[in-house]
Amino acid sequence: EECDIGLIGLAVMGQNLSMNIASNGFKIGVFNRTYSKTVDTVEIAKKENLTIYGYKTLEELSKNLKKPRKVILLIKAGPAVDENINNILKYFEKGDIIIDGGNEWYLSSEKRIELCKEKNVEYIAMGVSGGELGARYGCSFMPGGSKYAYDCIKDILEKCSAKVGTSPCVTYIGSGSSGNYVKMIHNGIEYGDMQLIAESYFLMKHVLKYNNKKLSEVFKKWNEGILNSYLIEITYKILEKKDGLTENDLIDMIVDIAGAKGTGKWTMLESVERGIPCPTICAALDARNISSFMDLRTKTSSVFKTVIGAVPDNNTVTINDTIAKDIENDLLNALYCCKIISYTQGLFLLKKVSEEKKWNLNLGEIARIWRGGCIIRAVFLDRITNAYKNNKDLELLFLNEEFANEIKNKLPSLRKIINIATTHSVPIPAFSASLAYFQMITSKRLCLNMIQAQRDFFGSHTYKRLDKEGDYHTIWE
Ligand code: NBP
Repeated sequence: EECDIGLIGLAVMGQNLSMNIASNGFKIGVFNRTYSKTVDTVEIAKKENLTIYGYKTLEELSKNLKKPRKVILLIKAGPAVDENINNILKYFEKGDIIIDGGNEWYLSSEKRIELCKEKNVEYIAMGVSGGELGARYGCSFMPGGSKYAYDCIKDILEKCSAKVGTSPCVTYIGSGSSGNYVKMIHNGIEYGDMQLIAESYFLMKHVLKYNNKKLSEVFKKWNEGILNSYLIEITYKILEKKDGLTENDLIDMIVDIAGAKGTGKWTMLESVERGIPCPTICAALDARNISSFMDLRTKTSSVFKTVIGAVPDNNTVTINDTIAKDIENDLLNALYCCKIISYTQGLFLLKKVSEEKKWNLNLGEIARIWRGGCIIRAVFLDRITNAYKNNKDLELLFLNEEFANEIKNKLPSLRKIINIATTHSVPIPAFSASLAYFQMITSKRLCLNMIQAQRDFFGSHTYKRLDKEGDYHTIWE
């Protein structure tokens, strides 16, 4: 067979994407390490009247690909990808194309790009977001690397991507490993969004004492406004769900320890390595890490008698319905405000890396392809696209006039929410970190003069003066 494209790795993502590609009219050949999964995939496709060509070996797959050969890898990131690329390179020739669709560490892709270059094989490192449903019915693709290769697969990617209106959620991201990097930042931002939503849920639960039904109604209402997004939508649906095994709601039966697969950690490593702070994402990652210490949390809560939602003895405020409505409204404002602040951080990191690596990233286009298919899809992203259309060199997202005005209007709500959470012993680290970041990055003067003085005091590290040029050292005692 002369297949248009090949796909390697038939776990959830690969299986679904191969069906998506087939249903868009392309001839696709697949290969998987364990052959039985290849057979399964071909069978499952048949049931949906789709034809997928399964091959027992990589060599057979390669022989059946149209030239230039194109193959997408959807396998566990890391050594398994190296192993498969080494095998592919035995059969691929000049001009053939390898596309890695996994969540790969960008520096690993850079090594593979070099390796492929030696054989004149073109390489694309492509972020894919949307989970299995996205893979099957339309996801957000973030392909970076060889522009020539991108043009060869553009048609397939556009047809298989999610659409917003008529625009496909895919664009050429930039050279090198930029596709991995953009996907990593997408996931980091996703961590922040999820944590901010979880904190909102927790605050309403413990301060306003809303039950799950009421909480679900609030998120449903929010989903009809400026916060309209996939994550808010699934939140209200989660809160509606009955357990089935007990009389309880399912959310109340789920252990409060959150897992992670590493892309949030990578975002933080990059943030720290490059000195570009992303404290909202950091708070989200720390929250997951703290959650893992269940035994320690249980032990310390009995030492400190920590009760989430408890108010101090001298607190006289009682929350009636009117006050609850006000707090709910402040929370909506605060959440939106933090979302702007969090995206500002993530996009600033992207901008800085783009400058350093000469990726020439178009941040407005990136926001556009996150608009559908992926986990952080939200109406809000249109406004980010517009902000960069107005000024492609926008230094910080919230310097855009519209966002700046919104933050100015909503900041009192954010302060109020942080006060309320503190008074009621409800930890909201992502909200707090967002406000602290905002206050610092918008302050002409910070406390860091004291740090410089201390450094000079104990280590003669010198300091600069406000009134004169040069480096100064003082004999402090
Ligand atoms: P996995 O990451 O679990 O990968 C398993 C697949 O890789 C299996 O089909 C396995 O074959 C195959 N594989 C091959 Br081919 N060679 C292998 C080798 N040498 N060692 C180990 N496995 C090998 O699959 P996934 O969850 O579908 O994810 C694929 C990629 O997409 C990952 O990078 C993931 O991070 C990314 N991603 C996943 C999602 C999601 O929602 N799951 C979303 C977005 C991105 P076998 O059948 O013989 O074991």
